[in-house]
Amino acid sequence: MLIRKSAGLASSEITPKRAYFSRRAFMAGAAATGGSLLVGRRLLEIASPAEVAQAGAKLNTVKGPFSTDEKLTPYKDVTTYNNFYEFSTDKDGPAQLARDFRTRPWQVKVEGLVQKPRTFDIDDILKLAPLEDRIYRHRCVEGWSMVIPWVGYPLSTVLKQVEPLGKAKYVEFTTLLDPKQMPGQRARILDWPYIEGLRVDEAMHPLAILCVGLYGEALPNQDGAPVRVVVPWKYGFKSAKSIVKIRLVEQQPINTWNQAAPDEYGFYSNVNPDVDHPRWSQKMERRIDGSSFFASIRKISTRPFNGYGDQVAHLYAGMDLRKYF
Ligand SMILES: Nc1nc2c(c(=O)[nH]1)N[C@H]1C(S)=C(S)[C@@H](COP(=O)(O)O)O[C@H]1N2
Ligand SMILES: [Mo]
Repeated sequence: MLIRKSAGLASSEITPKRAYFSRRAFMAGAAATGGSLLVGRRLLEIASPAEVAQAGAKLNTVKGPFSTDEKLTPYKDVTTYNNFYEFSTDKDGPAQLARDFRTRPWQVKVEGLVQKPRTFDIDDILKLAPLEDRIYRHRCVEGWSMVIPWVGYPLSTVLKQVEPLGKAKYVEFTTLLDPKQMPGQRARILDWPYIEGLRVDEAMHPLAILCVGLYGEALPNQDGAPVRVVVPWKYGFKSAKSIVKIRLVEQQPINTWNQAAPDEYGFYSNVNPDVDHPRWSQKMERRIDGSSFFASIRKISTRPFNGYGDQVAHLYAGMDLRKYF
């Protein structure tokens, strides 16, 4: 059996996720001093951007804004309870079926109504801006939620690079289309490739990030490696995984879930406890945070805009959120 190791990391150095916070604080100190640090008799290497290629590799991060101090969802749940229909519709399927997914080489095209279209290599994406730790709430439209320490930087960073034209009103994100690697794409579960979209002002909001990691490490494949979007005030499906294209457009994109079931999934999909899904209430959520001994399950109230209303409610001033759900 093949034992997979993180790039440049001895297995003895893989930190238990429980030690995440203390290690992060420690690594921040190490990073500030340079590429490596002698601790006792062990030399710890800090990965350079070129080495942070593979899922699970340590990332050099700084503390980012907007983090919640709620209890984190355990790493195990973040990486084994996934929605990633390109691999499987079972929650525990993607972790298995995405194990050998190739995330190198990988390019992201940023194009459309822009002054300077550009194709970014994933390693350029990783180097474009300081990688920030951002602990966000993550609310799935199905009624469960997590608290995930993502790693990334504002989506606006990459959008500004290509200089959007005034005509550009929306941003469209496209996931990789590769049925050879993604078994779910061999069936017509959805109309592949997976497409999502935001209004330009939503995409430019500092809460919206381009995400390359979680728990201080490069994204596990099942969470959308090597790069995904995270928009924490919207239902999870707005946060497209494993993206290869970002397109600035004039018309509102037809997002995959809206196309599949327009009565159930709107374009906006802002988290809203007052607008029920046609088949279930959205008032409560099952928070997966390891609190309950029996099932790691706890019911809490869902908040408007997933608790980010102070930051984003103004984007929707004057809009009827029942109509634009
Ligand atoms: N390409 C793609 N992106 C996707 C999905 C998907 O099936 N395919 N599922 C979405 C849904 S419904 C959710 S809740 C989140 C889940 O992200 P996570 O598994 O990292 O928690 O990814 C979103 N992005
Ligand atoms: Mo979801």
